[in-house]
Amino acid sequence: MTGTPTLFERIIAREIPSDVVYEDERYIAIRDIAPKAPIHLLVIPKAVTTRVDEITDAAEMGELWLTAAKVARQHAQDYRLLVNCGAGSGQMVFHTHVHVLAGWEHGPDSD
Ligand code: D5M
Repeated sequence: MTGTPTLFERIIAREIPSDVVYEDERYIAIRDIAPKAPIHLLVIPKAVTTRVDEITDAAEMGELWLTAAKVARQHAQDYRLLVNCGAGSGQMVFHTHVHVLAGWEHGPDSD
């Protein structure tokens, strides 16, 4: 990897502290620093791509979503998985990640 490390690479390297809820060889999941739901996690592949549509390998894409679902189910029965793809969609950190949003008492529009 060349160039300036992304924020999430620095978190993976423990250069920046974060609340890690899951980690394996290929993924890390952390709590979002500015939660938009009672439970708000970020599932981040350690292999850097800028945005999710740069992942062209179906197995890699599948593994990302399987990992996101696995992490989500460790924290909630019902949840929302969301990916922002590009600045125009609201993406702010240009290192692919899946948001896990959960924990509402009466659904996502209730609180
Ligand atoms: O989402 C990027 C997300 O990353 C956004 O919800 C805030 C979160 N964020 C930013 N900095 C941190 C740190 N240091 N720890 C944890 N979470 C962080 P996007 O889809 O790019 O808009």
